[in-house]
Amino acid sequence: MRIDVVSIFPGYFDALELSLLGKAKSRGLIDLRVHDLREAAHDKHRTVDDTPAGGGAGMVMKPEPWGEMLDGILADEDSGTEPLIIFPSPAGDVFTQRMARELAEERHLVFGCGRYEGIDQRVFDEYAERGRVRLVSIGDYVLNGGEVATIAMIEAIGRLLPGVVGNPESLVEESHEEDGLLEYPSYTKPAEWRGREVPPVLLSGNHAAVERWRREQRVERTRRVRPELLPEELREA
Ligand code: JFH
Repeated sequence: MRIDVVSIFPGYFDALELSLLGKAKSRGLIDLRVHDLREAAHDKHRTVDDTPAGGGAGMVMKPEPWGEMLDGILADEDSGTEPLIIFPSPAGDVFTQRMARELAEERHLVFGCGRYEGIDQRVFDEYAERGRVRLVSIGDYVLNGGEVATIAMIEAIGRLLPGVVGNPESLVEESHEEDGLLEYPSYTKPAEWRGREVPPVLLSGNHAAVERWRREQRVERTRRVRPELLPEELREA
């Protein structure tokens, strides 16, 4: 998968070199290219922002640097398939595991990371008219820009790419765990730590009993923490 990222803070994406995603990159599974938006700003101060039309607080990102940068990336398109441009935004569709799975099927993703109060609306309109654009929110809280949201999405998408996760079983397990329940609690050795014991059923060697216990834990935890996720048949008064 090819991933282009446009940002005025390209250094944020150094974090993706670490561990899992770095390995995927060095093995050629992910071709990640990070672009500094300021390189498409040509005045002396490399200005990317201006005051909001109509007045109000804060600044808005100017359209021209975005146009030059995105045109350059789209012109460089070599995969033969049209890229999907994603703009992280508090006003976007909410990013979910389902969306991560869909996006993991794409050949080429472009992430446009806004700052300040966001990007001039005409940038979205221009690229939506020329191709595929999505505004995506990673949750109902306000970040200072799109960078952290983009890192979260790339990490969630990247681990779904064939060959990226070291242990393929963990993903197989996840996919049939897609019943919407929260996960069960995990334990490892030692069997007792600071007077706290690993639940004896997990040491019993009774695989069916372990599976039953984990299922109960998932249902109970979901009922307690996220009752709205409980499937109809598990809901009770
Ligand atoms: C982002 C920011 C919007 C709200 C005009 C009136 C109200 C600050 C670019 C994604 C999620 C983000 C996110 C993504 C991109 C940007 C800061 C945006 C407003 C705007 C204030 C700039 C935030 N899930 N949370 N946050 N910002 N203002």
